[in-house]
Amino acid sequence: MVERPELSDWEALAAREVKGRDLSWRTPEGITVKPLYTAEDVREDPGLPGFAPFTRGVRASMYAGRPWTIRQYAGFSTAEESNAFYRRNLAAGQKGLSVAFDLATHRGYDSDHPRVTGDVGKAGVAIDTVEDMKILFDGIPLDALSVSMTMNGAVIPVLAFFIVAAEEQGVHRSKLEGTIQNDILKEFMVRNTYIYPPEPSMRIISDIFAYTSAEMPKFNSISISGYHMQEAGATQLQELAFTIADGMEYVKYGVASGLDIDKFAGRLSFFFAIGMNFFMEVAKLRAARVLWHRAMTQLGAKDERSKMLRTHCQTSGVSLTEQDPYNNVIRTTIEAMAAMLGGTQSLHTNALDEAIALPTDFSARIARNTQIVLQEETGMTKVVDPLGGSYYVESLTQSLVDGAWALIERIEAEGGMAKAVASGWPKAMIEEASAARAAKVDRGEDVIVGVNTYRLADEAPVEILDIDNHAVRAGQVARIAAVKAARDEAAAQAALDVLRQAAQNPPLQGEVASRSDDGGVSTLERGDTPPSAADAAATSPAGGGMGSNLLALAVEAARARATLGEISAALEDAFGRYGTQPTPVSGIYGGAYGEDERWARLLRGVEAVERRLGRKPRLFVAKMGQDGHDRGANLVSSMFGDLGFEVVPGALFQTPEEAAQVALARDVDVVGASSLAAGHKTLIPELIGHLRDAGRADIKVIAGGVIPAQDYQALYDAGVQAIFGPGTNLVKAAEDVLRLLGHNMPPETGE
Ligand code: MLC
Ligand code: 5AD
Repeated sequence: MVERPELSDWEALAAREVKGRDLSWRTPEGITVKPLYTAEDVREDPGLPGFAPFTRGVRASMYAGRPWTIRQYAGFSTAEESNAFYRRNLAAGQKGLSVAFDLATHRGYDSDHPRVTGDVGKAGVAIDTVEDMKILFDGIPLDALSVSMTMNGAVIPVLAFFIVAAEEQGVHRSKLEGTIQNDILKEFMVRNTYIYPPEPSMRIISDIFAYTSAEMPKFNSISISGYHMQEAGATQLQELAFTIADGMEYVKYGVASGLDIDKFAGRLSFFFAIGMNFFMEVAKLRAARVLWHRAMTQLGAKDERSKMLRTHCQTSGVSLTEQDPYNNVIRTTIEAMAAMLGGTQSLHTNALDEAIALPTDFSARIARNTQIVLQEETGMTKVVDPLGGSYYVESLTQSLVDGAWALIERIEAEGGMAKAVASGWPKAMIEEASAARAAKVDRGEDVIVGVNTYRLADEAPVEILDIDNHAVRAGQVARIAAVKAARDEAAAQAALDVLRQAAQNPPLQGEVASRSDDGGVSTLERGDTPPSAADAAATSPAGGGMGSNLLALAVEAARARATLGEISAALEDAFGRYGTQPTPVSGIYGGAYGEDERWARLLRGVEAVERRLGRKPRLFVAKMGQDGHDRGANLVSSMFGDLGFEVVPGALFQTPEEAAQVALARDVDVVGASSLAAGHKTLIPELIGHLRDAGRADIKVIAGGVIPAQDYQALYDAGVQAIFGPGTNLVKAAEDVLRLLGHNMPPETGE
């Protein structure tokens, strides 16, 4: 026996125990994790919480002083129903609000617009006018709790409605606490609820910085989000680097528009996903704080509060499964613990029915109580950064800082994140990571309990929330008509004209800054409320300053009862509407299978179909409605491409009629409709109707995505030939598609 064992003694002992097997683990981030960490692995002292660079937390007392905010993201159907849901949740222990808007609202369409028949009230609440916003917060004191609003595309009307609704509730905007997501770069990369092209979208953000820094000192002007990158398949390192780089880009735009960095940077906030790689997630939040401090120092911030990364977190949606959904409670608990041990300021815990539908009261209760139990039963909040000093966590934090900084330097050298996003490489990098991960899960190399191991023979369906979008839409259409009938039409149109003109004429550089320097901030610091420069300028737009600020002008339009669709259209007249064509990655999914026999059988199957047709089989991957979730669609496109199909990757946001036209024009064999935002029951039957009307009932329609088992029969009755829910093994799906194309695929598949 050794007296005082050395590291080499441990190595020898461990090697004997496992007979020389390599115990190191190469993570998707490319970090080699060893089976043991010691003091030798820790390069830097992490310092103390509350002090720069905030590795151990932004507050000295952290949760011992005040626990993180329990902030559950929610919204569905009408403003009335969502308001009632919020009130029930607040009564049951939720601390802050977080509004989920429906996709019509996100994309700047009123509920009566023909493009949004499948989307109204489905994935969030429908908001068309100030009147809806007032109902949403009825009986909820907006000066007493903070409200986050996840809005990026239609950010101008939504924030304007919020300001006016509060005002009419008796709460001046200077008292409003909360956050607006307002993060457009990640929309172009992964989330896809943009409306306008990148350049005017960045102007909108600078205008919001200018307005809120002058007028709303307690309001966080942006939530720079990595969450959706991880959901789209990014590794934690990619999520970290791209998010910090996005933040740097916004700061540069704000400064270029003439704002003083320390006047707005203190109200920038962040948002990360927390997945199942527990220690990596803890380290990611710690690394994010170090990176932001470094980046902001480099960008010239002087105030330490400008360099302090405050963040919201949400447990990972993509880590949850439709199969054996009670496992999701376990996963969410583990993820919530990682978020708290990483030092988040605010947290959403997902509901167990995540992979199938929006939360019910039952599933929302369990999700919320996950946080309450952590805060109130475990004693875990009593100690600040309890993992600080863990050799492993400190070492991982450093690895992530180093790896992310290298990626950030590459982005900066190429001219910043807006350029990188425009060139498309970050999105492609994320899609490659996504395809690699999918192949690992489908091959069983990455375990998902209840999906690729220990799968239940029989799944009992869980009760889910179903929303009648036709009824919600009818109600909204009536309310829009009532608001329009009651308003002063000339005043509404005049306010919209002023907004349109301001959008057409970009402000001269420095104009915004000279305003906020002399006006709003100092007024508010003295605790005064109006008259403010924003109001004065908005009513006399020629008066300079905030005169061309799009948010200030939209507040006027909102007061005049212009609708969300009208305000968005006024901006669209000046900016145009943006669209992109998907470009699936190739070779990653197929490459992971190599010589695998099951894959080889599929390739032979595709060749047989090709010989019979005299051309490659054609698959059109359709995305209908305002649902921009394209991870699944991109994955399917890239996998079928690897198999030798001719894939037509559909543009986002098509109507069923437009999708049918593409299917006909490209003479495809199969249409795969990908739906993750609950529009499937409306949109897919419509698509089939159009194909039938054109005499092409022979084109096979299959459906995939977030489709509850309860809806399967209705879709089959409408003519859908196969349905692939979350967790579908893509190889198995491809076998089914080949069978649909008449290939005699032997059933023996190992599944
Ligand atoms: C906090 N405070 C303390 C303290 N801890 N004071 C003394 N001692 C302590 N220990 C103070 C803070 O300084 C602050 O005041 C106040 O308490 C509130 O604390 P906070 O830590 O700032 O929390 P919060 O208000 O909840 O703000 C968190 C945030 C914010 C900064 C991250 O941006 C936020 O709430 N974001 C939520 C974003 C969100 O929900 N997004 C949903 C996305 S869903 P002061 O005065 O300093 O402010 C989505 C899905 C999809 O995107 O795709 O649709
Ligand atoms: N209500 C509650 N949670 C929602 N999410 C999205 N929309 C809603 C909603 N209306 C959550 C899901 C999803 C993530 C983006 O946000 O967890 O994965």
